[in-house]
Amino acid sequence: MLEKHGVDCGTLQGPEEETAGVGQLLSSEQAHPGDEEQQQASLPNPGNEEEAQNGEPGYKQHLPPRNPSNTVNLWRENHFEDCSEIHTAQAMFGSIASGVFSVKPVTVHARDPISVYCDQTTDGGGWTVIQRRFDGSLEFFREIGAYHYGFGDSTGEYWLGLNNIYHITAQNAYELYIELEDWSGNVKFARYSSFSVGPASDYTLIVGGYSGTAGDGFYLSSSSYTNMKFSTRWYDQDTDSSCSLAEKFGGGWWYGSGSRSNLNGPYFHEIDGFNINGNNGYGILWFPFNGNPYYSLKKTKMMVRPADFSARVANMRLENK
Ligand SMILES: [Ca+2]
Repeated sequence: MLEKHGVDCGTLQGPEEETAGVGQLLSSEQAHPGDEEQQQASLPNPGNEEEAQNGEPGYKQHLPPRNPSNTVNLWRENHFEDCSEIHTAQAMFGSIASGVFSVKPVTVHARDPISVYCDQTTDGGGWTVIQRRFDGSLEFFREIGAYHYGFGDSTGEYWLGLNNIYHITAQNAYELYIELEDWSGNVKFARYSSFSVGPASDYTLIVGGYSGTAGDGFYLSSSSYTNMKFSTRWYDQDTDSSCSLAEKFGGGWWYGSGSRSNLNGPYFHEIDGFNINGNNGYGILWFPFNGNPYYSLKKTKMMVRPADFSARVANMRLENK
């Protein structure tokens, strides 16, 4: 059962209602910018924490995938930076397929490969999935250690981990593709031509160049959302000084001074109703999807790909002619 979070703070505001600018961003007491290794070392072990709290192991990105049968072992000795490089290798072998693979960003040690799901079909493929939800089987109301390292399983619902996303998106210029589905089967997408996540301990969201059908849930036009930091329960980096929006909205996300998107929020089945505790924005929210702040979506998928992927594929086709 999902816990209700009746935190009385803030409301879901339209961008036009916002007054806070970048200069008014509040710094978090928990934020200690500095050496990343020190930050990693100081973070709790999500495996231990989650096992203790939920009887469920956390996501250990340094271990082999839990379902080796889904992994192509053929290229185990090679190091692919992300799913776009796996796509290139698959194209050479003439068999392009989505599935779970091991990747190793250039700044990650060879002993710590990351297990990811590769989407090789959406818009030409090459996508490294960083977040996926479709049945509510995985709890997303977790603390910063879990969000740092990641949780879930790349064969099912998961969050890849802020640290992994940071290492992946630091390699090249990346784009972000968010695919969303409501309970009526409507599928929409939001695409951002530039996307990266900064290192611990802020995990700053850098995003730009929206296009798509789902609307811009990051509200690029609003300065209040520029350079948003990531917040979780007990790790408040939002810009609402009155309370923790992560606690209020029940997830870990780049909350600004409110929530226009909350893709890591609590999962509700349609039968639950979506306004379970009266907090608009409490659920899997992408506000511009349908303009209803009480509506919780059915499926989400967030994935990244090098911005030059399409050009790379085109060049490869030319070379092979
Ligand atoms: Ca706050």
